[in-house]
Amino acid sequence: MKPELLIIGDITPRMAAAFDASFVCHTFTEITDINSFIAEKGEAIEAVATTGHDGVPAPLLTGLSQLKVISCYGVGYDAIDVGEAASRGIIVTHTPNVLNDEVATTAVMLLMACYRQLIVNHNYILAGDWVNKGNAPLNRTIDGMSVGILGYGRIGQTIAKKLEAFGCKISYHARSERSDSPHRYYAKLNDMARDVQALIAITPGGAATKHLVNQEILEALGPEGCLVNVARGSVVDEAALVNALQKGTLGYAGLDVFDKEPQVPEALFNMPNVVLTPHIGSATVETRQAMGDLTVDNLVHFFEKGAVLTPVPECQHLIK
Ligand code: 8YV
Repeated sequence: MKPELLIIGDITPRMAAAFDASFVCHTFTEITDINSFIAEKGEAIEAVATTGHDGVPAPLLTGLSQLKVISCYGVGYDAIDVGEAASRGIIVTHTPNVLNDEVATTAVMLLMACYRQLIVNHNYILAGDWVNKGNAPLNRTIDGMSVGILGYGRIGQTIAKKLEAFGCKISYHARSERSDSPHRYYAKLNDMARDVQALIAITPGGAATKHLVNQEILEALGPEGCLVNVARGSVVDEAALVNALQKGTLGYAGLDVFDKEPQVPEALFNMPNVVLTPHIGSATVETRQAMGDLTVDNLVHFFEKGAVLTPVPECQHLIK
């Protein structure tokens, strides 16, 4: 008998086919009535596949009495109540490592797009300005720039490696210093923000990091400074960010994540010093395939072997 799986959020056709082969699949959408779903399937569902944005709605988590494992399609799992899951012995897994390079590349791409004015220059040609006004204005280099990384986990360290190739002077702020890092550690984020030109945020979301990047940090970066956010929208005070860009107290912003996705503040739409992408940090065919395969494999392993491949740290103790 195949175990019953509830799928929440977007998955790829490859994931859907793999899930179908091993599970009896149910799909949860915004229009699914939670109470009737629980009444019908609450005692049958043993596994959930979800994303770090969709999570598992609280009444659903409570109502799925036989739930044993939640597999998150993504490395960030801030929308999943891991405390509640772990206390019930439910193992939560995620997809670390396989997206390190892609998200790091997205961060570098946004940094470059800001300083080299990629969008402005593209539009310069389309508007006929090259023909009518002559050469485009000069822009700023990222080569040799000092960059601070907020969050120095797997992706943060990969960003550092990629920026080393551009001769960037790297520093980082995290909860603790890493003895194996050649880069400068700052115990205080505002000290680092004052010293660097660009700040790249790649720290987990959630209450502990909410609005870590506030007005003070943005102003410390200054009028030539740049904020790149490939972490979570919640890490940045979005109103303070809009204000700093409008006033020119912050020079540039490259943003892949936002507070209320998919809503993006309209004030950011026509700013030449801002580059916006719709949460595509890991969104390539290659990387999403690796993430999707790991999301599926965690569940298949659980039911075949009683183990998972990549549990979140909070559930590590539940692994036999
Ligand atoms: C998601 C992400 O994986 O991995 C993360 O934490 O933010 C995203 O790349 C993606 O939205 C698929 O759920």
